[in-house]
Amino acid sequence: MQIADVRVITSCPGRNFVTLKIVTDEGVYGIGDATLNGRERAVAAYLEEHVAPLLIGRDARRIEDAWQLLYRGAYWRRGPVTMRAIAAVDVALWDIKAKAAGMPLYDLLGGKSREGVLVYGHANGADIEETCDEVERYIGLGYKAVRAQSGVPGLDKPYGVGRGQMFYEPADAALPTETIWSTSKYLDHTPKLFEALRDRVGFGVELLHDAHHRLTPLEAARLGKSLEPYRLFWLEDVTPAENQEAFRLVRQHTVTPLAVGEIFNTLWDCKDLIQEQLIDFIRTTVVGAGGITHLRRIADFAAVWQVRTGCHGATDLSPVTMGAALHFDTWVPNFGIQEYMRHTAETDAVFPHAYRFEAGLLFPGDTPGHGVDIDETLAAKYPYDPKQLPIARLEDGTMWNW
Ligand code: CS2
Ligand code: MG
Repeated sequence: MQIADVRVITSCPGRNFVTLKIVTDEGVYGIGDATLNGRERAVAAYLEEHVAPLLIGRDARRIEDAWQLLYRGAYWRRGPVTMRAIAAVDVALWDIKAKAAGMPLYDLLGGKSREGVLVYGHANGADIEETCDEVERYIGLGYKAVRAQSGVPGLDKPYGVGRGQMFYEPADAALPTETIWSTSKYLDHTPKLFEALRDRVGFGVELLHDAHHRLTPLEAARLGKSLEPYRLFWLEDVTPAENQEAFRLVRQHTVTPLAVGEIFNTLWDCKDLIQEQLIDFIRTTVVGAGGITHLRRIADFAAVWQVRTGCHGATDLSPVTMGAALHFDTWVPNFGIQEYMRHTAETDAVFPHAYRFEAGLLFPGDTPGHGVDIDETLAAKYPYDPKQLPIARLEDGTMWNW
C-alpha cells in the first residue's frame, strides 16, 4: 500500500482549519488535523514544502518509521509547527491503517477501556451571576463536568469569556487584539466565583477552571489554596510551564488538582512534571504532540506516576482531532477527561463525523478509522481568513501571557 497523493486543505468554515489528506494507491485515504491557531499557514507550508515530497511512494503501513523519519530527519526537532505537521501525517496514517483493517481506531490501539468518554464543556459569563446561569445550562444539557470562566470586575476582554455560547474562538482579528490583565483583580474575584457556583449547583458536578498561564508560581499556589473548599476537578495552566520546576512550589501549597500541557508538543515538555508528580492531568493532544504515536508514549509514561489524560479540545482543534482523540480516549487506560468545545454548524458540515454527545459523554462511533471525513468541495467554499490570538499586557503596559 503506497502513498500516492498528499494534499493540504486550508479552509475557514467558521474558523481556519488545516487538514492533511493522504491517499494510497489502493484508494484508501486518511486525514489528519494540522491546525495551529493563529499560525495555520506555517504548518501548511511546512507540510507542503518539507513533508509531502518525503511521503510520496512510501509504504503507508509504516507509521512508526514515518514518525521517526519526520522527527529525527527534521534535525531541527520539536516545536509546535514541526510536531503538528508530524501529527497530521501520523493521524492520517493511523486512519488509513484502521480503515484497511476494517476496524475503528480504538480497536487497533487495544480495544475499549470504557463505553463513553467523560467530557467537560465551557460555561462562561460576563459576571458571576451569568456564569452560574451558564453552568446550570450546561448541567441541563447533560454535562457532568463544566469549566467555568467569568468576567473579572475592572478588566475588559478577560480570557475565556467568548462570543457565542457552545463554542469559544479567541482568535478574533488579523492582528492581535490587545487585552489588559490584572492578577490581583483576578485573584480577588475567582474564589468568589467558585463559592457562588458551589452555592448554586452544589458538589454533584465537576468544576474546572483555566488560569491560562497568567500567574507566578506563588500566585498559583495562593489561587489553588483559595479554591480548595470548592473542590475543583482541576485548575489548569496555573503558571507558565517552560520551567517545569515551578510547579513544585505550587504543589507544596495546595491539593487542588493541577492540569497542564495543551501547548506542549513532546514528552520532553512534561517529563519532569510527570515523574516528579507535580501535576495530576496531562493536556497534550493528538494534534499538538505528534499524533497518536507520540501521545500514546506520553500517556503510558504518565500512567507510571498515576497522571491521567485530559486532552485539550477547544474549538480551534478540528473535528478530525476530536474524532481521533475520542478513539484514543476510549482506549487509554489512564483516562481522565476530554475537553469538548463544540464547533459551528459550518465546521461540522465540512467535517462529517461519527462521534456523538449523550448524557455528558462522547461516543466515537464504530466506523473504520477515526470516523471523521472532510468534504473537500464544501471546504473550498471557505477561503483562509487570517486571524491571530489576542495578546495581554499588565495595567502598566508590561507584556504578559495571554
Ligand atoms: C484554552 C483554549 O480550551 C482551553 O483550555 O486554553 O481555549 C486556548 O485558549 C485556545 O485553544 C488557544 O487557541
Ligand atoms: Mg487551556
